[in-house]
Amino acid sequence: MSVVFYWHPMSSATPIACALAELGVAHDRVRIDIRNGEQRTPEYLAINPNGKVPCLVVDGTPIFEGLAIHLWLGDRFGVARGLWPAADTPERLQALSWCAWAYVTYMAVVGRLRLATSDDALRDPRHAAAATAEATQLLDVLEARLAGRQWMLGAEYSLVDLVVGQVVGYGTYVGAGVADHPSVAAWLARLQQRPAMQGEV
Ligand SMILES: N[C@@H](CCC(=O)N[C@@H](CS)C(=O)NCC(=O)O)C(=O)O
Repeated sequence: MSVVFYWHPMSSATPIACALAELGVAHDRVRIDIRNGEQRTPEYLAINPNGKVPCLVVDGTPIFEGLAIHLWLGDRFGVARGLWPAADTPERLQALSWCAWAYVTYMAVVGRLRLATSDDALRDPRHAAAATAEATQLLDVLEARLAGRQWMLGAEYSLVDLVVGQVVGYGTYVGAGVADHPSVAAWLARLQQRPAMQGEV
């Protein structure tokens, strides 16, 4: 199988780089310089019409959107490597739910917080306070999930930890801190120790 990874360092492509490393998926990399507009060339738009990274091309067919890529990687490589639950298990249902929770629900709040605390005209302390309150509520949900569990699915680390942890970790950079959520904070610290999380990606 041929896998080509279109990426830019320290971007939405970073969680995919970590997942590829964690799973040991052989692939080629093409760096798309999103600061110089390479994501909007006709050649790249033919691969990802959204003009964004990350994107994979698998045997000639593109797959874009980070969440979709993670779910495909889990299914295609993670099950065999013991890092993603098998189909038709209760854990698979939980894995899908928590990955969507992170990329859809939590990321939306983090995105609002980022805009409301930015330096431009969208800066708005009232929106920032509302987004912070929403993020806190969601972190309460995650805290309850992780209380008494080492990892998201139980005793064993899985790709779910990588996926949820990358989004929650990004949230901390835009102001959604986890200091008041001790189980989340301890889990994030454990996650940072994984070899795949090291290095500049
Ligand atoms: N929802 C998309 C977001 C991708 C995204 O926003 N990528 C940014 C980098 S962090 C990008 O390529 N930006 C280039 C641009 O918007 O021109 C995903 O998860 O794949």
